[in-house]
Amino acid sequence: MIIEEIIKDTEVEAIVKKVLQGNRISVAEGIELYKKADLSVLGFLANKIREEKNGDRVYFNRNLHIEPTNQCVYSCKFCSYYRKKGEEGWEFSRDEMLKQVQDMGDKITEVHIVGGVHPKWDLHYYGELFQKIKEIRPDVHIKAFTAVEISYLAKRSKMSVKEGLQALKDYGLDSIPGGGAEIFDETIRQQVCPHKDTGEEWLYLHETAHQLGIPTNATILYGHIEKIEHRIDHFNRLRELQDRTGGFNVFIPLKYKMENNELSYLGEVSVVEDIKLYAMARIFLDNFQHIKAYWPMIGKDISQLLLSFGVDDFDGTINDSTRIYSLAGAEDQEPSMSTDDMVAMIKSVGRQPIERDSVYTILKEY
Ligand code: V47
Ligand code: SF4
Repeated sequence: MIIEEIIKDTEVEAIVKKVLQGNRISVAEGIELYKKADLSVLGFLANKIREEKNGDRVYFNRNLHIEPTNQCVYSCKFCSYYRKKGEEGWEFSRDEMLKQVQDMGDKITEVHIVGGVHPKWDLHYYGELFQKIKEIRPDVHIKAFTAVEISYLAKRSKMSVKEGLQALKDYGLDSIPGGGAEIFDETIRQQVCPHKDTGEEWLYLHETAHQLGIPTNATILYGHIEKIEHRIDHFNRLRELQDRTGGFNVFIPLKYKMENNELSYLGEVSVVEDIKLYAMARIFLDNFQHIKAYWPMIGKDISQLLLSFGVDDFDGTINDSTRIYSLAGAEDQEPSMSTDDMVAMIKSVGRQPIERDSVYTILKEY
C-alpha cells in the first residue's frame, strides 16, 4: 500500500493510519508523529482533516481592535508592547475608544479589545465602555480581554473570577479572545512570564466562562524556549477542556516574534517549524472546529500557505488598529485589509471566502 512506501517508520505508519481512520491520537503518539513524520505527511493529514471539517471554506470577519493602553503591571519577557508608568505609551479615554467604534460605522461586526493590564482601571470602568458601545452599535459583538486581564479586573473590583465574568457579561461582553495562554507547562511559563497567572488559572477562567455561556478562543505562544513535548501538552490540556465544555470557537497559534523584547536573543523559528506546528494542531485538536492564522502576526503569504496545512480562518480586516505585532517586528507595520483584499487573497489560492460573525455564523459567501 502507498502509505508503507511513503512512511518508512512502522510506529509513525501506525499513527498515520489511526489519524486516517478518524481516531484520536494520544499525547505520546502526538509527540512521536511531530518528531518523526515528514512535513509532507503532516500536511497531507492536516489538509484532509481541514477539508472534512470545513471543506474549501476560509472564514474571516470585519473587525476593529481597540488597545486601550500599553501600560501593564506585568512584564512578560516575550512582550514588546508593555510600558511601565512614566514610560512612553498610550491610555485612551473611554470617549476616544467609543469614537474609534463610531468612526467605523457599519464597516465592522466585531470589536476586539485587548491591551496591557492597567494598574488602576477596574471592571466597572470597562463595563461602562461596553454599555456605551452597545448603545451606539447594539448588534456589534464585543470580544474582550485575555484571561489575565479579566482576573486582574475582577480582583480590583473585589469579585471572584466567576462573579467578574458574569458582571462583564451583564455589561455586554459576548466572548473572550484566546490570549494569555502562552504555554501551560509551569517550568517554561515561569521562565517566560513568571508573574502572570498560571496555566491552570487560565484554563479555570475559560472553563468558568464556558459554564456561564461565554464562548472563548484559545492560543499557544510557540517558538521560544518550549519543546515539542510542551506544545503537545498544551494542545492536550485544551483538548481535555474542550471535551468537557465545547466552549472554544477556534485555536490560534501565535509565533514568538523577536523584536524589542527580552527574548530577542532566541531569534525566530523557521517557516517549516511554523507549518508543522499548525499541521500538528489541526491533527491533535480533533474537537476544535477551526484553526486560525492571524495574518498580522504570521504574514499574508504564510497565511495563504497554511490553508493547505489545517488553517480555515484568517481573523479579520483589522483596520490598522493593533500594535502588538508591529512592535514585535511583524512584516506588516500597519495591518489593514478591505473586504475585497481579503476575498482576493483567499480566492487567489483556490479556496472559498466566507464572511462570518464572531461565533462562525455564515454572513456572506463569496
Ligand atoms: O497573550 C505578546 C502574544 C497575545 C508577543 O482570540 C506575542 O481571536 C508573539 O491573544 N510574539 C495577545 N506573540 C494577542 C492574542 C490574539 C491575537 C489575535 C486574535 C486573537 C483571538 C487573540 O499576543 C498575548 C501573547 O501570547 N504576544 N508578545 C510576541 N513578541
Ligand atoms: Fe502585559 Fe500582556 Fe505584555 Fe504580558 S503579554 S506584559 S500581560 S501586555
